[in-house]
Amino acid sequence: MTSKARSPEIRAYSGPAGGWGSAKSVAEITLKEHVAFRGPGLLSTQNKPEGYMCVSCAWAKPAKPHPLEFCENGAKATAWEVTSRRADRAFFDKHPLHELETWEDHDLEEQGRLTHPMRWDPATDRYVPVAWADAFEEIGRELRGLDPHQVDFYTSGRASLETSYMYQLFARMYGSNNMPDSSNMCHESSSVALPESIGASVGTAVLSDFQNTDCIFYIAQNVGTSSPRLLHDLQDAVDRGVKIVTFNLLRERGLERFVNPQSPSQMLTGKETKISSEYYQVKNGGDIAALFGVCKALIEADDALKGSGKSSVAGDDGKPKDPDNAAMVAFAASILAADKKHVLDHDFIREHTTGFEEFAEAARGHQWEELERVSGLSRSQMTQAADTYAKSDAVMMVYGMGLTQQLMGVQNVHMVCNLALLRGNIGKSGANICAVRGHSNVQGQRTVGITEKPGLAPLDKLSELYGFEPPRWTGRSTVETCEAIMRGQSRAFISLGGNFLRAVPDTAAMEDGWRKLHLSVQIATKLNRSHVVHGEIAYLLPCLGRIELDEQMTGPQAVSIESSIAHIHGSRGKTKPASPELLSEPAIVAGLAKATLGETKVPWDAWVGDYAQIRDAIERTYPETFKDFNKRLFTPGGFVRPLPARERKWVTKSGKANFLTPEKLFPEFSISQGADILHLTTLRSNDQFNTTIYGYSDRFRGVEGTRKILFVNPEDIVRLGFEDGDRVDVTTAIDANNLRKVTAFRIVPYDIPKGCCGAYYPEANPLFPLAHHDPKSKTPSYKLLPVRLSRSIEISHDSPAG
Ligand SMILES: Nc1nc2c(c(=O)[nH]1)N[C@H]1C(S)=C(S)[C@@H](COP(=O)(O)OP(=O)(O)OC[C@H]3O[C@@H](n4cnc5c(=O)[nH]c(N)nc54)[C@H](O)[C@@H]3O)O[C@H]1N2
Ligand SMILES: Nc1nc2c(c(=O)[nH]1)N[C@H]1C(S)=C(S)[C@@H](COP(=O)(O)OP(=O)(O)OC[C@H]3O[C@@H](n4cnc5c(=O)[nH]c(N)nc54)[C@H](O)[C@@H]3O)O[C@H]1N2
Ligand SMILES: [Mo]
Repeated sequence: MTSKARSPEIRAYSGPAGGWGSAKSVAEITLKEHVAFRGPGLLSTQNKPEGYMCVSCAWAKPAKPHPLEFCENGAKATAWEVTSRRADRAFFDKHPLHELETWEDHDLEEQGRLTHPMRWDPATDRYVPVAWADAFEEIGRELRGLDPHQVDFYTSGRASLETSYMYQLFARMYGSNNMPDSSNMCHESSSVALPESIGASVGTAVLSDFQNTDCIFYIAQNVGTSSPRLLHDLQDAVDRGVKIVTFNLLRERGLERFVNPQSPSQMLTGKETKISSEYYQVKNGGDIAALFGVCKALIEADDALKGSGKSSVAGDDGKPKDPDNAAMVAFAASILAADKKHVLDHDFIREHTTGFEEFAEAARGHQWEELERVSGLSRSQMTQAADTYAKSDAVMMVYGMGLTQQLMGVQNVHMVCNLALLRGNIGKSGANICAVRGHSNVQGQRTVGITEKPGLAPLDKLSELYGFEPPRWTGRSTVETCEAIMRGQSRAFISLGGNFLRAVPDTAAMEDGWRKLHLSVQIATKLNRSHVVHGEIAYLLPCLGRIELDEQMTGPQAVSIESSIAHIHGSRGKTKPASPELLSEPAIVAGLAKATLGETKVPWDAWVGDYAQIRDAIERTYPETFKDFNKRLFTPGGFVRPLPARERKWVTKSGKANFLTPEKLFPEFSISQGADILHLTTLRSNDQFNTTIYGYSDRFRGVEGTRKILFVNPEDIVRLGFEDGDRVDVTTAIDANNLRKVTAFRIVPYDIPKGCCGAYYPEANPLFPLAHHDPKSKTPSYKLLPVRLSRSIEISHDSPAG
């Protein structure tokens, strides 16, 4: 089956983010999914107290929401979930799995919502209906027959706090800490780096910081596509005169200009807001060098001021003695004139930090030529960014995947903290670190115990509450689970949402391993490749989505989620469930737990009958964070999770915030660098949510009707002997023992720094070796991979895949 896509078209897009393009895109998907958002209906309750919390990104839900607090991509995610399309019995009767294996990601999910529990039938190679009780019974029996070390419990970041809490409890009572999650591929570098730097497990920013800031450093995050509602906060900030200093590999439209599609006057007049006041196109992997440049400019200005005093600038002849130093003194003087206090906040550094001298020495030691070469920015650009930074009282650091999904992801995040610490930009209003999270509850899942690291879960408390001995060994994170699957050491994979097989690196080897699983159990809303490729025994268990009415014994239930800024919100589903045979996620987890564990102290049934009781249990487990959980569930704007770093209490080993100096500027690869090597980054289009491909349009980047493309700098295209539109095979340039390759990608000339290239995720995932990850956080380096191009011999049909 091939998609009914428009014929491919590449053409520059001149519109802003938002605007009429956004309105049109929402209209298109609602038509395609056969849903109507009429009048003040469903969408008007999105992200509002007593409404449902959007199933797309994790951006904050303000206490005083806009009349319509949703964006183009939130509307798409809603349409995708409440679609009237169904992957029902007739569908699975018709299509054996070996046929579905040839389908595109888009076409699998496009079939619509799953309607009934199913088991794979080897005789016909089809998923066939099964009773819920029988499914639970067999899965429980199989799990009991396995060693808990052989079982992995994956979580994608959408499941609620209630479900996630039950799920981790189930895994631990069963005896396993193997809890890989989507966060391992996402913000894990933050989860490792932020505690080391500032003693916080998540970003410290709150929404009001955007209202009180003077300047935002916006690094490696694609706001227009990935978290469009955050554009409202940026737009308001820009209207107040706030400077936005952007570091990004690409010139992303949402970071350039925006027309708020929900402002009638802006829509009618076409009035655009220019978002970034400074835009620095850094090479991928070049952020440590770029930020070192910014820090170096400030540290040397501070040195010059202290060392020379203003009087020693000129020699007897009236000319500067040391022109470079003189320039630094002048720079420092201009900062002092604006700031009135200091270049670096030495009081803060003395009182609150360790490691400054070592860091400053490293910054002084890096030569500008080296910083320029690695970052792709000029010295004057880095100095300009330093100038803007130092002339602002309160500066926020906002960042995303371009920093975390890197071989040096942890050190990237350290570097962001270092820059913030130089001028005390943590723990004060209008400043702070904002790690923009991905999935709508990915941050919250960690808060309630989804983690492979036993030290991060309240094991003693769980033991006390539920009378069992939780496993104390370190479980597998995503990369380790992949290794175990490839080696045949993982025998069963339970998946709470997600599309593991498509999201992880090394697609081909993973698919081989996946087929050898003894048991694969997928709790899901829509069909994807992780279901179609499967283990010897395979179950597909369909669940309610968050937007749907969840009716249990005590009536309609609410669930809860935590946003990127650590605010916790209740959410109530509204729409009629996609099928009467669906169970809620808590009900499915309880069914699996009871069948696997037998009698326990956990009142699984009572919890499923009344989710308020699960929240009480969460509160008993985490009394501080979840104080009065049920009472505060629908607090407008959410209730805030306490974070000591926000109050400048540093929960680190040193008791202070730590300057942590990256050991080098750029990772070393196990290949000699050749002139023919490009550094690949992977990207999301404006028409996808992770592996969910809504369609084949990336409006902002001017790509229509195809996803198998490679964005390359026009000069590199010529230098490497290709032309616009050529088809190339892309091979991984590290690991000579394994030639990873994707074929027939179409070259698109693009405004991307020389030496870099970009392709869409998940199409490019076969190229990424599993071992190519940050050694500390184990986050795959999806934003930096050396590759080579060669002319493709494959004949390409202009299908969406080609
Ligand atoms: N519509 C939509 N929304 C989403 C998602 C989606 O797929 N679609 N996914 C959700 C999830 S799970 C997540 S984690 C977030 C992801 O949201 P983002 O954090 O925005 O991640 P990406 O979309 O991968 O984009 C990364 C950005 O970094 C830039 N970049 C790449 N490499 C580098 C580099 O080395 N340095 C710098 N400075 N920039 C670089 C890219 O040009 C791009 O603008 O979005 C969430 N929201
Ligand atoms: N090359 C490359 N790879 C990447 C990335 C990248 O930037 N580049 N990004 C990484 C990142 S940041 C992430 S977060 C991961 C994402 O990895 P995952 O979270 O595993 O993948 P998703 O695509 O979000 O999962 C989509 C599936 O979730 C299921 N689903 C949707 N809603 C629900 C629900 O309410 N309940 C349940 N039970 N199931 C539901 C549907 O069946 C759908 O097919 O991918 C990572 N992989
Ligand atoms: Mo993510």
